[in-house]
Amino acid sequence: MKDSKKIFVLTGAGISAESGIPTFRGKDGLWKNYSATDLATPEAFNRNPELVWEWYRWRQDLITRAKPNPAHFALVELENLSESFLLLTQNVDNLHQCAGSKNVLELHGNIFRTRCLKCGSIDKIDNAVFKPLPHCPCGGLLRPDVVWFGEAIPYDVWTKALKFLNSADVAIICGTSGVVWPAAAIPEIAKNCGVKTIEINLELTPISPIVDISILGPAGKILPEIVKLLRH
Ligand code: BJW
Ligand code: ZN
Repeated sequence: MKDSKKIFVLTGAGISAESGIPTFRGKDGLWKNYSATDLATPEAFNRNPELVWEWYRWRQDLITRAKPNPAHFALVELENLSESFLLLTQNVDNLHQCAGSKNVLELHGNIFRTRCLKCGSIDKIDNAVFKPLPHCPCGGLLRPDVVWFGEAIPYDVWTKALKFLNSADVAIICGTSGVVWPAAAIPEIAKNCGVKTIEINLELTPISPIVDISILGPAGKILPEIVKLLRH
């Protein structure tokens, strides 16, 4: 990493776990006995928009009160230390931007925005009136501006990320279970481009056999340690 000029980082829910935000899978991913991954679908929203909005409002509230943790701040420092840096996050919680990261791309949208199902306009969540469902001035139902299963990820984000990754020196993959595509393809794409890959996670994942190094431990401890070593 000391010789790396161009650093790519992919983050997932695990990086925000130490800020008190539940991850998606495992026991953490349960809300009122619903599995988080079953709620993050267009089908769930069509079937029961009240339920899905209730879950998002609960998460928005939790996230609004959460603060970035040492892992988020370490990535800010890593960006400042590197010549070229890109952070691709699957998280919708804004915590990287809150911490001060500058070059951030959101792959799965942002929980603080709404999108109109009728006219497609995007707005801040603060402008939405829940009575109980929020509507656009055009009359259309508003949904969270996030990417659910089966939906296309933002094309411009994906192409920008791959363009950067293609000529990066190192890719850090932190706090993701590596089961959701296309983010799960990043380690393999990186390897094919000759980029060194480092995974940071509490446990081994399906991407562990692909990466060059797997570091097991909490992101809030490992990332600051890496940055500390790089500073000296
Ligand atoms: C720590 C820690 C600590 C804890 N320190 N670590 C190819 C093959 C198979 C399936 C597919 C495929 N292509 C597409 C699919 C379908 C689908 C998919 O991948 N399904 C799989 C589950 C099988 N993918 C899609 O549908 C995607 N769309 C797509 O591909 O479109 C194609 C298309 C093209 C053209 C037209 C139409 C379609 C979209 C995926 C969208 C995912 N959306 C969600 C919700 C976002 C909104 C919201 O937040 O509400 O994104 S689901 C959820 O999973 C969320 C996350 O970003 C994402 C990934 O989860 P993540 O971040 O990895 O979290 P966890 O909980 O899984 O893991 C946490 C990890 O942290 C664990 O490993 C812990 O150990 C670790 N950890 N504490 C370090 N302190
Ligand atoms: Zn509208």
